[in-house]
Amino acid sequence: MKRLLIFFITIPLLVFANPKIVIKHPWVQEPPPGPSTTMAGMVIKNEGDEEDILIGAKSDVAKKVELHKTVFENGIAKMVHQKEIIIPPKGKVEFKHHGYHIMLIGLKKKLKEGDKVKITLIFKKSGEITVEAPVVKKPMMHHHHKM
Ligand SMILES: [Cu+2]
Repeated sequence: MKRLLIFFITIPLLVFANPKIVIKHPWVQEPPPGPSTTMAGMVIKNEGDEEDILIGAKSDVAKKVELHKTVFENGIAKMVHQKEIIIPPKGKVEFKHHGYHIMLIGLKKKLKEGDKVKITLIFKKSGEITVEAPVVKKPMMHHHHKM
């Protein structure tokens, strides 16, 4: 009886911690005429109990996709290339205009409101996750409600 009890108590320790990435509300900003660069946003949630790290992104519609963060230096907004962005366990990171965002550089075709763009996010532990983001004129912000 004693042995059986010990066996059952030991089981939970064998379950490994894992990140669980969920991506919500992806969007791509409709680019203005002219420049062949635009921005994408989304909310990346981690419902797991271990952190994951976003290490890159790609898309067929752009020559290059970069992770950026807008920072203010002497009152001037500057975009800084990010090599990795930590998605904390039981947490989320919002990608939006001011703050972290995804930059689609060198667009291969014109993007218009209503188009759908596939973006693949590359995570250190979870691997590649592809989302389909609608092209919008004005992205919806999700600051004020819980998901
Ligand atoms: Cu940027």
